Amino acid sequence: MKDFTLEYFTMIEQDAVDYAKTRIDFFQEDAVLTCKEIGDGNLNYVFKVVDEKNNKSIIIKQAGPVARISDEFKLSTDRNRIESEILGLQHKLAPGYVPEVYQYDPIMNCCAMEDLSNHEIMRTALLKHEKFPLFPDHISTFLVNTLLLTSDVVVEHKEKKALVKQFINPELCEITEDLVYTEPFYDCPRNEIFEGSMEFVKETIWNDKKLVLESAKLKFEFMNHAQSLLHGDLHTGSIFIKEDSTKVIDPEFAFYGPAGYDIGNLIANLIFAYANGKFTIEDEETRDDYLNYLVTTIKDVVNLFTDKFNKAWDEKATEQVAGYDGFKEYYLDTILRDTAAVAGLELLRRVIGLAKVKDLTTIEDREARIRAEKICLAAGKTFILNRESIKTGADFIHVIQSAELTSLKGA
Ligand code: SR1
Ligand code: MG
Repeated sequence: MKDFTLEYFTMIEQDAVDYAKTRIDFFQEDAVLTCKEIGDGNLNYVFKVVDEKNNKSIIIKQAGPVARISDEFKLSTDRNRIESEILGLQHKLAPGYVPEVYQYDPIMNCCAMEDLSNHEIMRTALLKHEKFPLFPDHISTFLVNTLLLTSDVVVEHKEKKALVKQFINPELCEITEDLVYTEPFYDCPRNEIFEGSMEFVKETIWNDKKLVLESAKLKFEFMNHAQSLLHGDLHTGSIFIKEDSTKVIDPEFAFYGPAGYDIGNLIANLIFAYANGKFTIEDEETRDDYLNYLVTTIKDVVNLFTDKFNKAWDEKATEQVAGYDGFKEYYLDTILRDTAAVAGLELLRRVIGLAKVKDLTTIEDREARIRAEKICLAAGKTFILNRESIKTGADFIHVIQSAELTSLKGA
């Protein structure tokens, strides 16, 4: 058996079994352990260790020195500390909405956490056209509690600055700065564009100087607005879900940034599910029903966030100026503006950039994929350019509907 106490190495399945036996106080003496590496994300290794005898299981998540998606990305393994610590904090702020972390190991850069195998990854479930009516209520509580309750509106300012320091995350932020805010806006060699979408990208994104300028402004806002402790990568692959439960996972991109980042990211990923459903569900009635469900979900996420944010502000704000007439409205307005902008950025970058989403890449019919990508690009562009006037759930839906019309026209 290897020694886990001396120096870091990347584990294989047998190591994870040995690690679980010797370093984690979770399984019984008579446990019969098996392990499978189940990670399907872009960065880390995820080992599911099961005690077949006593029917208990645990997840061990380890950060490797490079990203799985490409070893071009050399990443600090400290991201596992960030993930463990923020999950602990989110567990207090939004109980029930994140997995429980049992322990963090700074030598092996891994943490042991609750196994959520009775849930499904939300992206996978949406691609199977499953519905989760409680999701908007769950996720809006998670968003308000993690975003407002980590901001200067509520947290004592020196304490908040200590949190900013604790969650400085330069390498993972650099990935976002590059992949979300920079590379999609020019002909970057690292982009991966579906050949059928290339003309539309050139003409409507790269050749639009105003849009490119807005992306630069947004990039600097992302880098310089330490507003709330973000999840930082809140797409539907970072959510485990079942009918009555929502668990947000994978917060390794966490840092203090603009609150709208998480909300916009999520909304864009619900739109990817919409684009997928529109072009893959053959039966018209089933398709309309599912698209209607997604539209309602998007609307409800935005509107419930707004309602709960207003209520939480009234109940929990400690900052003196929070009570000034009009300040809450101004503050929420800027979050919704940033939400729209980030929804736009995420829509563009998953079509143009390196990191793709299955919602689009699994659309087999070439013409259908082009249409789906055009909807995302057209909506993305509108979200960015018109971000100041997109405020309600209905406004978000209106952008999607207009983009559907644009997608019918040529490049
Ligand atoms: C190199 S990492 C690529 C993407 O995967 C993560 O989930 C983030 O979304 C990142 O942008
Ligand atoms: Mg992830």
